Amino acid sequence: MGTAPNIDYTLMNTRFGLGGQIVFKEGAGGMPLVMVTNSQAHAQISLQGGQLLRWTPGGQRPVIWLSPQAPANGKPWRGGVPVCWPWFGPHATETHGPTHGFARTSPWEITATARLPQGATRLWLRLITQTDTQSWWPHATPLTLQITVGTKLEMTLTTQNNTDIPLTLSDALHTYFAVSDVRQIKIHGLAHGTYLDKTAGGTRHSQQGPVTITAETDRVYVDTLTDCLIDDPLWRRRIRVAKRGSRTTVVWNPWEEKAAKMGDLGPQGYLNMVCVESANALENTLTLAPGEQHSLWVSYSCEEFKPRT
Ligand code: TA6
Repeated sequence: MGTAPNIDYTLMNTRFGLGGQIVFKEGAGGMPLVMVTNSQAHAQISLQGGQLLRWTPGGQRPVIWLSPQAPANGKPWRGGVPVCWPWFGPHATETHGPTHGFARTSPWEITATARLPQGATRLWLRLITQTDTQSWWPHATPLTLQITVGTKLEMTLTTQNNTDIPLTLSDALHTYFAVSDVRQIKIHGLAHGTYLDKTAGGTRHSQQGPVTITAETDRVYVDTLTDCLIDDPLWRRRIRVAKRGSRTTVVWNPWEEKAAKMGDLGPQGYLNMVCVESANALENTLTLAPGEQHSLWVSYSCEEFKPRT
């Protein structure tokens, strides 16, 4: 894991604090955190990993799930919105390459903050280039993340190819959504889509109806552009997952046995989370021409649950 630069919290609060709307502070294990509070929502971001950890719009339960266990041994936080980049899953050739790339374990910095006219708060983050990741990715490809905290949570992950060769890469916002009981939810928006089932050797299947989760689920839906709706009848809530610049949706829940082996989900944690990830992965991997830029945009919002007939 890359080392975070020494942070002068007083200076950061003066420079980017927007009069107290944004507060920089040291979290558990010395991890730099950014707390965002405005009239619409509350959020928390870790500068280690550029990882949004919490987002709670006014009047709602938390929308993003975060493990009660702080990360150990250089791992990213379990939960929130890990940034997977510039590869998804294991590295294609390097066995020591970290799963899902190095962005989620590298330090990021804030480059700007702003109050938006309707009351939301926007933050701009940039991945700090580390020398120890050069062997896996020696390319000049600045990576930025724009986060808007309001009644909606919007995130834009932008990769810029500053080299003079075409580059192939994957990206994902590996979002953990908080749910009442994963066995009760339905995920709409993927019906008739094709998915690769990672619990069954990557075999291809066609989705029939909404996705329900009653066992380990690890599916990569390819060529999917539509919004997903996570219907949660017990909490009377529907989470809308809208996206642009993403051709892949991943649905993941480790279920009981795998969760127990992972050790950082907390007791019964797997029942209260589901990952619905907006990505460009596997057969939807991106190729960026020299000078080209790609943005992956997501928007999350809550609606009242209405049973479907
Ligand atoms: O996106 C699903 C997935 O790739 C699963 O295969 C699963 O292992 C998960 O991500 C979590 O990966 P992590 O490296 O965070 O343990």
